[in-house]
Amino acid sequence: MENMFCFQCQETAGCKGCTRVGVCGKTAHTAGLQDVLIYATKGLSEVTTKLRALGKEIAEEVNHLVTENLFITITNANFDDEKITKQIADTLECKKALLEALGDGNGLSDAAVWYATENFEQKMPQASVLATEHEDIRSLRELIVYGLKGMAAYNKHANALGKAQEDIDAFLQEALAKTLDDSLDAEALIALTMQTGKYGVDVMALLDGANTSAYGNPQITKVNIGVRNNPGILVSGHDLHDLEMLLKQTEGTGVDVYTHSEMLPAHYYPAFQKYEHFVGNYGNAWWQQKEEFEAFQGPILLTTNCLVPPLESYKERIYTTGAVGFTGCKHIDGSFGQEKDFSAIIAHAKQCPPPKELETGEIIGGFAHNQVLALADKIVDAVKSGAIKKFVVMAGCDGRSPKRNYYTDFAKALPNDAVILTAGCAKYKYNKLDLGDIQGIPRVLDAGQCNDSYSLAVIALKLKEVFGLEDINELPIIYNIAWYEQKAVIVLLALLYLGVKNIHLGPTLPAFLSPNVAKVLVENFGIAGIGTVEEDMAQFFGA
Ligand code: FSO
Ligand code: SF4
Repeated sequence: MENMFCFQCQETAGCKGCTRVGVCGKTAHTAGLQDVLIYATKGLSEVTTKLRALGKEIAEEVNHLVTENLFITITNANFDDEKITKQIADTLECKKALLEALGDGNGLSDAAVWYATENFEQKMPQASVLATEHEDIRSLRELIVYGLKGMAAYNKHANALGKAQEDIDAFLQEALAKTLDDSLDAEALIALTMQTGKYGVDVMALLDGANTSAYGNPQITKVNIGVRNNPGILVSGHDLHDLEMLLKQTEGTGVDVYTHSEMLPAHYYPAFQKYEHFVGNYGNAWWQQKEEFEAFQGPILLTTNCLVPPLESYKERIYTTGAVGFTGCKHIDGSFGQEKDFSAIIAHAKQCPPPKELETGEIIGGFAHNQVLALADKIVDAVKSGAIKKFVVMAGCDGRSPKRNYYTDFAKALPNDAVILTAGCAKYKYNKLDLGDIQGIPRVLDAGQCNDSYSLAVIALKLKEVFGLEDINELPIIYNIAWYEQKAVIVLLALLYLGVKNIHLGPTLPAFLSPNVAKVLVENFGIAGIGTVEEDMAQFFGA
C-alpha cells in the first residue's frame, strides 16, 4: 500500500495527518501526484520570479497555470489522476520554455530545473510535505502554501470575469518560490505569512469588485428552498461565471436551475434574479451531498470544491468543470473566462424527473457590505440604544464532524441582543433556525460565500470609523470562525493582517500548526480554539 502525507484540512485523520488514504477520499497516489504538481508549480514560480526580477513580463497563461494548479490541489476539488498528471506535464513544459528564456540557470533549485515527460511518481518523496524536516519551518511553509491555495481559488474566479492584478500573481509566485528557499528562517517565514494575509485582502477585494461590477451589489433577498415540478440542474461550488453561462443556456428550455451549498449567495445578485427559471436553493452544505444529490434526481454541476466522491447511484449525473475533476465523471471544458458548452447537461436534465422536495420555505441573505452600509444608520442606532449588544462573526465552513453541532448550539444559546455575521458554508449550521430580528435587522446576516468574508471586514472597518474608534478590536465583535479547507486559511490570514485579534477557530485547530507556530499565533494574535457552548458563552458574554 502506498503512503501519503496530507494535513491541509480540518478533517485530517486523527487531527494529525492522512497517511494511507484521505478522509476526503483522496487516494495515496492522487495525494502524491498533487504534491508533485505543487512541487513543479513552485519550480515554475521560482523561474517566473527570476524573470520578473530581470524586468521580463510573464504571460497571462503562465499566471493562469499557476493559479489553476494550486486550485486543483485544494481539499475536495480534484480526484482525477489523469488531469493532475496532465497539469504536471504542462507545467514542466511551460517551465522548460521559460528556463530557456532565462538562460542562466545558476543557483536555481531542483524544483526549478527538474524536467521529465513521464514517471512523475519518482518525485513524490522529494515533493512530500515531510521532505521539510524542521517541524516549524514545515508548519510555516505549509501555512503559507495553504493560504496561497485559497488565494488562487479567489484569483481564479476574478480572472474568469476578466479581472486580474499583476502584483497579486507576482506575489503568489514569489511566495510559492520562497517556500523552497532553505535560507529563510522562521522569522522570515512569519513575515511572509503576514504578507500573504495582505494579498489575501487584495485578492478578495479584486473578486468583490469583479463580482459586483459583473452582477451588481448583493441585496436583501428571500431565497426559496422548495422545488418546482420541472426537471432541474443543481449547481454547486463558487464560480458565478459558470452559473451565469448555465442560466443563459437554460433559458426557455423548460429546465430549472437550483443552487447547492456555496452557490446559494448567487440569488442575492440582481443580475441572476432576473432569471425566472433560477428557482432557489436545494439542500444544505457540501458534506450532505450524498443524500441531497441522490434526492435531486437531475444532473449536478460542480464548479469548484467541495466534492464528496460520488455514489455509483448518481455518479452518472455528476458533471465537473474548472478545477474540479473526478475519474469517471463527465467534465465540461473551458478555460478562464471562455464560453462553455452546457448542452450535454441540459439534454441530460430533460431526461430526468423533477427534484424531490426536501423542505419548503425561504431563507434570507444578501447582507454584503453595500447592503449593510445602506442600513448603517439603523444598525448604528440599534447599537447605540443597546438593542444590539454584540456582533458575532461565525463565518467559514461547514463539515462532517459532529463536533460542528457546537455552532448550531452556540447560535441557539446566543443572547437575543446578539447578531450573527456570516459568510461561507458555515451558515448552514444555523441559517434555518429562525432566530428572529432586532428592530427589523435579521439576527443572521449572511454576506455570501466564504470570499465575501471580505464584506465582513469592510463592515467592521466602517463601524470602527462610525464609532470613532482607534482599533478594530474595540468594536463589540466576537470572532468565532469554523474552518475546513484552504480558503478559510487565506480568510484567517487576511483578518490577521487587518489587525483582528482574539479569533476563535474551530472545531479543532489546524494540524499543520506546530506547537511553536501555534504559540506565535496565540501570543501575537490571541488565536484560540473553542470550548463547550457553556464555557464559551460565559467567556464571551459573562453569563
Ligand atoms: Fe465551504 Fe467547501 Fe466556501 Fe470552502 S463549500 S468549505 S472554505 O470550499 O470555500 O465555504
Ligand atoms: Fe486528509 Fe484533508 Fe488532506 Fe484530504 S485534504 S487527504 S482529508 S488532510
